[in-house]
Amino acid sequence: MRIDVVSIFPEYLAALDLSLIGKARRDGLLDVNVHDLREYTHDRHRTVDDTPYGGGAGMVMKAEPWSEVLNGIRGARESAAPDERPVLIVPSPAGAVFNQKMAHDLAEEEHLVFACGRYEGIDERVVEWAGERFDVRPVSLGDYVLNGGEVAVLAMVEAVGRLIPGVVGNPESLVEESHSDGLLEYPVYTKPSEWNERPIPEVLLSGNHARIARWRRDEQFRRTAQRRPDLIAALEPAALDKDDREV
Ligand code: 6GU
Repeated sequence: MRIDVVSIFPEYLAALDLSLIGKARRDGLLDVNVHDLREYTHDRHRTVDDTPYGGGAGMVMKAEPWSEVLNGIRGARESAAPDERPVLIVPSPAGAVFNQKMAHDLAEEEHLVFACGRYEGIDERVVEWAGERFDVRPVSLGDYVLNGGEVAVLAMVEAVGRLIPGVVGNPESLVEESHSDGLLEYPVYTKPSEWNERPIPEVLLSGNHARIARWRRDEQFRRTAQRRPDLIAALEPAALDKDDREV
């Protein structure tokens, strides 16, 4: 997968050299390219923002540097058929909320481009114009406000990147994790079996795999009902087995 990230703080994206995502890059599974938006300005002050029409607080990112950088990104052609266009993700608290399903969908794409806005956002005409060259998707991490898209991009690239075949060493670890089945993950324990006078749940020492699986599934329901009742309400009846019960 190819990933391009445009930002006025390219140093933020240095974290993509680390850990699993860094290794995936070195292994050739991920081709990540970070672009400094200021290199696409032509004035002495390398201006990327200006005051908003209509007034109001803050600054708005100017259209010109954005169109220059986006025009130079491979595959961004007006002639491209809609399903051959790169996906342009615009991180914004005004976007659709990112989730594991979206991460899976994006992991199927060949080319993702992230446009990190700062200040009050990017001139809306850029987003309209980009719609003729990219499959544009405004995406939010949740209902709170960050100063810019960079931290959101780190989260999204990690969530998407780990779903690309070969990035996570043991693909089984992707099956039993929070949100893979619409529920939160069950609690986990490791040695010693008793720590600070706290034993682990005895079922985990029983060697009875069916009992352990049932206990884990029940714990998933209990935890999800307590912490995320919205996820219980959204469960597909078909996803439940006959022993699943309301907790
Ligand atoms: Cl994706 N961007 C910004 N700037 N703020 C956010 C966000 C994204 N998601 C939640 N808050």
